[in-house]
Amino acid sequence: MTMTLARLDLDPFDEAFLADPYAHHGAIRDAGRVVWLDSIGAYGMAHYEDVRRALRDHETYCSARGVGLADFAKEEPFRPRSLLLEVDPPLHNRTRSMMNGIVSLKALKQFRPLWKEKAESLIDELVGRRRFDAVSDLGEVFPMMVFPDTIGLMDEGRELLLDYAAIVFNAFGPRNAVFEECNRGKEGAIDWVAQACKREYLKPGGWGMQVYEAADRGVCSHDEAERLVRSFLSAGVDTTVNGISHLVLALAEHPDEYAKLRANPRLAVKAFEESLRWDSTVQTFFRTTTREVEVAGTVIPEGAKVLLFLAAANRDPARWENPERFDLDRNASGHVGFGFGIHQCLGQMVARLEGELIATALAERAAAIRLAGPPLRRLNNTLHAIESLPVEVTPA
Ligand code: OVP
Repeated sequence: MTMTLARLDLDPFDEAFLADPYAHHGAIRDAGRVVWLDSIGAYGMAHYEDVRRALRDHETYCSARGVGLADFAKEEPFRPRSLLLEVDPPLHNRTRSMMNGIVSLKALKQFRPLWKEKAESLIDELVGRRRFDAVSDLGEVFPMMVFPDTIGLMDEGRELLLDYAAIVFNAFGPRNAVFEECNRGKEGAIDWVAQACKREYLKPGGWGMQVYEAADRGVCSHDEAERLVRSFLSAGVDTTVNGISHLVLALAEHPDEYAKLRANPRLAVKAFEESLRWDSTVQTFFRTTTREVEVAGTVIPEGAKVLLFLAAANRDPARWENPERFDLDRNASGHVGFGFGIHQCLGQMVARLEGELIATALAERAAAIRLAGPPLRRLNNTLHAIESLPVEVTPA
């Protein structure tokens, strides 16, 4: 049985959509299991089961033709392809297992005491102020206190990491005004990252140098090592910056849930996980079909771009009860905020540790937290990002 394919007019990269994607997800899900997005010339899926199935089936839905709108089989990539994100097996197996050896539970265990101290002193200071901006004073600050040192990055120019990540995540979408404006005058960030990834600029002992040491052992080439260090810098900052900002937004907008966290700070891990389901930093990624595939009666041809709405899947009412509610009693595991399948987030343990430490430190120090003004969005073609989030806290 073949069904007529739902054609949707909405542009998932226009400014109204990017400013409030959750207002539009229902229309995509209701239109069908698979939709054709005329605005970008791609298919889309926004149901939890379909998104998961596509992510799991990396043979049909490949990454090597890019996980953005651009098809690398037809266009030059925006930058040399990522050896993790934009490759398929067997190359992916090799780079991923090598990186898994560096981003390990053992490594993170060793960082925990220092990161905990840093989270606590930062939150001490912010709670003392009573009013602060959860983005510029917290979300953008804490990852920068821990992550660049973990990589062993050179000190000068680190602030350019945020500009760079915004460019990279915008580049997965179309060349719209959001992309162009973000890039304007930012060549410096791209040049800085290119330099910071080189061996001679990395400090000994960090994850960056460990990638080169793996290359010394013959696991990959030294050119590949440089590109793998770039993956750390691309994916490790803006994601956790916005993850922490959304965690605070979730807690500020749901005082009952914050009270639960206060009563039991061990809920910090759950709070961060649920905040990622509730508002997923990485909203979408594309895949490209390697063959004709049928989904719920719709035939998708070979070589089609398919936009997977991760954030919509995370609020699919067929999977989640009261999906709009940030709820600490919910089991959020199974959310696809970190993706799913062979490409599932390499840095998820880093993100979880950062989120847990901030949630714990807040719960121990602030009796209440509330918005002190409207949150301001920062538009990005891939990330749900916040520019500013004024909050007020009552010291415990
Ligand atoms: C969210 C990601 C995002 C951007 C860049 C890369 C990975 C990379 O591997 O360079 S995963």
